[in-house]
Amino acid sequence: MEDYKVSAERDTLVYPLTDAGDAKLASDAEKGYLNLTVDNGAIIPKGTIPPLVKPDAPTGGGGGGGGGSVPAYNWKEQAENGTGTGDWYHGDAVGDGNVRGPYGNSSQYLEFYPKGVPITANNYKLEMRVQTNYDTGATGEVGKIRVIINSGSPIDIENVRGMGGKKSTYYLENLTLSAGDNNKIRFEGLFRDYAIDYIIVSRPASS
Ligand SMILES: [Ca+2]
Repeated sequence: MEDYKVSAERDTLVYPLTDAGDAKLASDAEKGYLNLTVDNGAIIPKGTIPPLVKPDAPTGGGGGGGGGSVPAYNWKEQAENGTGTGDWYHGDAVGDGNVRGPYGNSSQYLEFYPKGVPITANNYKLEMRVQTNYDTGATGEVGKIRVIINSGSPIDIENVRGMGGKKSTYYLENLTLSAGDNNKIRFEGLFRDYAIDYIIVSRPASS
């Protein structure tokens, strides 16, 4: 067992700045409920139990060859522009705030095809803004989001909380995408309904 330092974004509604909040944050981090950044820059994505041995520092963009720099990538798409099932929850409005759903079982899905992915690499980040009506309150009910990248193994985001219908943002990091327009990001329902507002796929510039 090796000690190492990690950091995480802290939602002070979930983890208040109290001893109890500190303890819950530490506990959830150990259980893999949070995106963690190791002090050497390595990322431990949500859904992964932090390993006993400190992860290696990232080696850079990966996948690229030769010289030249790869520009930052940032692709945002609204749910209404995805392909799949789901009705509108908010009438004819489009854009931020308007969500599409529900996604509560595997026959309910929404797919996105990011445009102009600049380079094949394993450090793409997926941000997704979702809404559920489930909460951890009196019922203890929480949702789950299933994400499938290029028909790979499903990545399940656990412990999705709606706080009574508020939208929340979740992240997946260190995703592998190929250069071009042929990647597929598929959302499926898994366990309790959720709806999608938008997604953002991004990657920092690299040399
Ligand atoms: Ca939207």
